[in-house]
Amino acid sequence: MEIDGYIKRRLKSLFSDSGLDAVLIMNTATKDSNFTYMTDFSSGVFEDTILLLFPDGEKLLVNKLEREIALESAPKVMEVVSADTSEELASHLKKDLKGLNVGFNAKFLPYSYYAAIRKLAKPKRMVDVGKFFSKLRTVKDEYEISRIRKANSIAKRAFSEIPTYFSAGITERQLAAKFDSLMLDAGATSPSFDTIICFGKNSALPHHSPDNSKLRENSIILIDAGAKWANYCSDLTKSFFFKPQKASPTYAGFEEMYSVVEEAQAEALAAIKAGAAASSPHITAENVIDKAYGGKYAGKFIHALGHSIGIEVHDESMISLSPRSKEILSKGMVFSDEPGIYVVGKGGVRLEEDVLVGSGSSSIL
Ligand SMILES: [Mn+2]
Repeated sequence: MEIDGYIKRRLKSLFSDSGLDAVLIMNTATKDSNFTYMTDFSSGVFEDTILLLFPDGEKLLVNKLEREIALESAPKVMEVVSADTSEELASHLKKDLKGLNVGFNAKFLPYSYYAAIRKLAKPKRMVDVGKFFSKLRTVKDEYEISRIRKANSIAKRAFSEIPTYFSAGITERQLAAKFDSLMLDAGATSPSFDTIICFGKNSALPHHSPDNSKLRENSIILIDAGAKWANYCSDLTKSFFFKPQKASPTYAGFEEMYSVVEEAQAEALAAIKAGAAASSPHITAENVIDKAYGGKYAGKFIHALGHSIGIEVHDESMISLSPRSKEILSKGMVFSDEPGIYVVGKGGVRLEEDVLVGSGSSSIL
């Protein structure tokens, strides 16, 4: 199915769930990811651009800067309307929204924009529609899954090539730049987030930003990175060891943590399936880690097992693979499966794959 069919289906779900007459999505200097979800535009900044959604179609109020891009790539259900001045914009808003029940994304739209729109458009009510988008976007359609799969294959290629560049003295920042360029060479639009590279003890800090630390022999290399392709993200982590020395306790420790995290990840994967509690994969992984080696690593898995992945790397979703999740997993959701062990002052290991939830079992993308 072409993108048009998917957008029609998204409109239908949105309006049948919310019962609204229209939905307004407005970008600021950055794009609301719901704008990307409802347009599929992969080019253009669309700063301060307004997209109006109706049960039977969309209307884009666009200025000169992106009119050509919009006309070229608009899905068939979209009407592209010129709005170059604030007066033009105001008259369209009034014409299209006056007296209607209008949804907007309260999590994204700044209050000053909201207030201005209310004043100009005079809708009957403005209702936060964020949770309807979250619900909709948690379950990916085939169009999205194929894109996330491609974003994964690009990042995986970079992961398979990066060990060639491991060399004593290279800094975390230099290796991060190398990794990013491998992803671009493999077809990525961009990295899906700032690539994380941790050498040695830095691997015990889950969100360490690459710095000028130099790679030394006999140390851990942790890489957490992802590619963006056609608006969709991947997010993967691998842990390596550079030139182990004989009888090295650091290497022995790494191998031990690696085997525990690997088992935790595999058992969590088996627990990710449609109908299961979203909390159960995390609990499964945590049990493996807490019980291994007589409790040596108990309490060292310090974050949730996984997050939803899609247009954003931590995607708009009400569901995560956290021990506190109350939701039930369903087919078509995509989550990271990323257990880790972090021993501050020594080092850590994290392994991450992106998983598509299936009915019987789930699959790694
Ligand atoms: Mn992740």
